[in-house]
Amino acid sequence: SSSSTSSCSSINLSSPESDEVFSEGEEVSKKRKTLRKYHGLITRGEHCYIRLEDLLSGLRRPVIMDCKMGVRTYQVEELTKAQSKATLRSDMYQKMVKIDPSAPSEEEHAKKGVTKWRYLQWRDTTSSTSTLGFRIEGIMMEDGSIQRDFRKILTIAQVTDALLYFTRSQLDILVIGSSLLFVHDHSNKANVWMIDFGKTTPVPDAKELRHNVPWAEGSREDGYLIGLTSLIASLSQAISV
Ligand code: 4IP
Ligand code: MN
Repeated sequence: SSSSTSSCSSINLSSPESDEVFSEGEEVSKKRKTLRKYHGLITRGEHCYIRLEDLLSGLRRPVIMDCKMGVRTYQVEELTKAQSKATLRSDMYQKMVKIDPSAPSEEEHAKKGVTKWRYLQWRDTTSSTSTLGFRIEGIMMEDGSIQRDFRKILTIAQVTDALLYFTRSQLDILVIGSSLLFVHDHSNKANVWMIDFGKTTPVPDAKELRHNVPWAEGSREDGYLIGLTSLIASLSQAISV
């Protein structure tokens, strides 16, 4: 596990596996950015952990859907970096080629690398993010299997199909909210959570964001409400099929 003293990991509080400790990589960063009740710090051995409410407590074999909100998923710093000292990411190049071998330019193919901004922007424009203001990142079914095969979902009709798949057409449990994480189980318990604020920063000046307009360089807009509107439209379509 990572042993930096400044890093804290999270421990789930109310699940049956409440001793489950997340102390590594991805898992930690994902859990830390999730907004849920904070129950203070605890120390186990030489490690320090934060205790967080378990969003899945009380649900049995839940089905989970993660929707990434907004019209872009990269921070403006990524764009600035890409324009100045561009670090090439071979892992992102590989991910790109795996989804679409014809996506990289000749130059990118030759260098076997793309900038982070280029990759994230390509993901945004080849999914529903740029046009609808949100995309489905993944769905976990009740058996724990994870489906991430939503990368090329572009149109509202395709999103609606995926939403129906998520609810397995139990339309009474369709819930709508300002959210990223949708959860339900077979007993018809359902919840929506706004999560993952890792890339959310305060607006420096007294500027107010509208959230319902497309992004332009320097505008800081995220298009969150565009995504929410599309999501609601798609849910309405799902209900009416
Ligand atoms: C991921 O790409 C996501 O965009 C991550 O964003 C991003 O993490 C990763 O960048 C990038 O590789 P795929 O989902 O297509 O695999 P998020 O955490 O919002 O899901 P960060 O948060 O770091 O930008 P790297 O640089 O962590 O690899
Ligand atoms: Mn992240």
